[in-house]
Amino acid sequence: MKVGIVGLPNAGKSSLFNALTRAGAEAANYPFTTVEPNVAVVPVPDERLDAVVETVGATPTVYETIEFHDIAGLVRGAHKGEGLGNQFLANIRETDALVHVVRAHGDEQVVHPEGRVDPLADIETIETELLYADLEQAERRLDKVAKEAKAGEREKVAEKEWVQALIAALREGRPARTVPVPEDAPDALRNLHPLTAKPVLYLANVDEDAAGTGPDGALAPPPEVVAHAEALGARAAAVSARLESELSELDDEDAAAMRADLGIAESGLTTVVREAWALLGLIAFFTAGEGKEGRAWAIPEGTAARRAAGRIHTDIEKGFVAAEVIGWRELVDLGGYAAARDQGRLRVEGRDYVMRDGDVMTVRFTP
Ligand SMILES: Nc1nc2c(ncn2[C@@H]2O[C@H](COP(=O)(O)OP(=O)(O)O)[C@@H](O)[C@H]2O)c(=O)[nH]1
Ligand SMILES: [Mg+2]
Repeated sequence: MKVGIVGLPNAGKSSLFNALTRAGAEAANYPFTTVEPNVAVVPVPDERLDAVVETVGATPTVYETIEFHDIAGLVRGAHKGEGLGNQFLANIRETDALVHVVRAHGDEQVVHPEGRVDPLADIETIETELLYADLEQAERRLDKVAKEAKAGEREKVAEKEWVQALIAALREGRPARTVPVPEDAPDALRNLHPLTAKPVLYLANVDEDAAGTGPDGALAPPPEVVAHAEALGARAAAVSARLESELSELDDEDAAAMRADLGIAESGLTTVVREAWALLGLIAFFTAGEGKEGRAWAIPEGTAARRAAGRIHTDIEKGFVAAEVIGWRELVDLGGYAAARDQGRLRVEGRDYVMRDGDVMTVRFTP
């Protein structure tokens, strides 16, 4: 799962990214922290997994992770080759979702590329670039798919019509996510990877002393950013990127004390990771055994048991026989597998069982 961090220069992307990188590097039992200089691999804390691990005596605990990519070079006119021009595109296309960092702090020491602080105008600048980039890509795709559709193959015709509708939408400033993919051409989206089809979280980078403006001492995004997100069915949150970057250099205790001083309840990084997870539309299932690792696995909602087993290992998917499944809460309440089995609560499910969020699964398979 890859999340791209985008935004104008000086919005606070790298400050946030650096904080995320340090958080990832500090997480225990984590085998691959630094993949590339602009990629931070960050564990997703999960209290349900913690409880399961404790109940069954599993060790170590391995959380699911999200890869954050710091994507630089997106400036006004990028689609015409300004900044890094179209280079940034390849980076964004590979991501599953976007965190759009928007400057909303008033620190005059930090230069704004356009000489004023206006979060909504900045959002529009970036989104215009993404729209143009998609438009260019879609026009190229149309040339190709129009030729392919000449033979009258149903899928190609449907894809061509979709690309035409997409182009019309983009020209009107509407993002690709508003143009439904036709049933007859299920691969249409994957063939194009439009940037404006990706789910987005607007992350307002606010002054750290804006604490308490949101619920429970959280930082709140400016109302116009919230309204923009709501209009698009997107999410919005707030963080102080500089504060997070500074806090990530302290040990946990000092960081918590400083947060308490500022009246900020939750770590901004926790907010970002949780929101990113929600953005990806994923659920988690767990595997855990006494003396073995306890682990969370992310799957799309609606995934069947055999498919889910494939996340653990392709051999386990191939040799899948059945799965023993129980909800995490029930397992914890019963005190472990033995009691669950005795009381007939450990269900045996077949390959087509649709996984639920928080299921604990043990797969029986033939190697
Ligand atoms: N006052 C203040 N300055 C910030 C904040 N976040 C970032 N900055 C500063 O803004 C400048 C640009 O930040 P950076 O993360 O490099 O932005 P990027 O270009 O989007 O990667 C740096 O000098 C940061 O220290 C913030 O929340 N408050
Ligand atoms: Mg940067």
